[in-house]
Amino acid sequence: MIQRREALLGATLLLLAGGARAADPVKIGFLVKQAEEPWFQDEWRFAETAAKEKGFTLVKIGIPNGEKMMAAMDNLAAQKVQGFVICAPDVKLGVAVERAAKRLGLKVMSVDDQLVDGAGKPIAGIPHMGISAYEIGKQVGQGLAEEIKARGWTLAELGALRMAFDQLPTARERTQGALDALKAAGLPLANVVDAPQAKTDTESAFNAANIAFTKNARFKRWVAFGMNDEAVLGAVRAGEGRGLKQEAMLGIGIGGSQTALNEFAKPNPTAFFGTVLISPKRHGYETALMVYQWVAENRAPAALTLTNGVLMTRRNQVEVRKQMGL
Ligand code: FCA
Repeated sequence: MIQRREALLGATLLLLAGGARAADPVKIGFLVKQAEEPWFQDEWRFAETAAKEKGFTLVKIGIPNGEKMMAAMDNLAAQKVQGFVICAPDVKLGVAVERAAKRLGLKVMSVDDQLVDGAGKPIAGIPHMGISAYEIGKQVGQGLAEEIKARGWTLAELGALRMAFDQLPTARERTQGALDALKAAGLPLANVVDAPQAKTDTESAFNAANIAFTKNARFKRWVAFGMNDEAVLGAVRAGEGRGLKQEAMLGIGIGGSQTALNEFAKPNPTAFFGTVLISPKRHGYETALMVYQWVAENRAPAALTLTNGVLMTRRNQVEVRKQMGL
């Protein structure tokens, strides 16, 4: 009898403890590798919308390197955050993220850049939302091929500048898609020039493109593509510095955030012809919501969600953004 009473008491205490935990205010972290980039600003903004709607607190931290990333996860746990979304500064930090999250009792899902293990394989235990990188890259290549045709340029005379950041799988897949579409349209492989970027910002792209132009002065006309709008914008600015303006160069980026909109807003068109608009709303709002539901309702996110994009140019920017709910 006494034993039964003790068991009952224990169960009641457990229930109380469980109940108390469920009543704790929900806090969700959102860690991004490049907080100054408009794409990530937009993701944060849409994550805030989810936070307002559902009544949770969003804790946003920029994590430009591995050290800051490790400190940020400790910081989240100290603030009693229960789960977080992450775009890590290096996808090879996947195992470190998984271990830290487990140790700190935090739920984690990745966004944009899928975390990998030591062998380069995606980490199965971390749900992910990313873009359909190869397909979106193909849209870039097809958009370029169409505009090349519209301008009456011939593929054989063109330099094709691939802004490269190959250590990041999504970046490699994006530029591979673009390249394959251009090849299918008739671009000779010998015309492809790689410009490896040290980082994924505009300045690094600018520097990489300058080197590539210097080494390949034989081309008088260029097309440029890369992993994001910053990559292509860097190439466009480098081209301008060498007199390769809109009449001699054509670039299509990926993103469609403020970086691209600023270019479209200039009175005279630049060589930044277009971008494949992807959805910071889905990536910011939905991932924050997914982690919230995981924490508050014990509903785990789908293992993998891939989002799509739409080609956006100066001409159709208003309609396309509306279509995407932006
Ligand atoms: C990567 C890039 C960002 C953005 C995102 C969807 O994280 O670095 O610029 O393209 O994927």
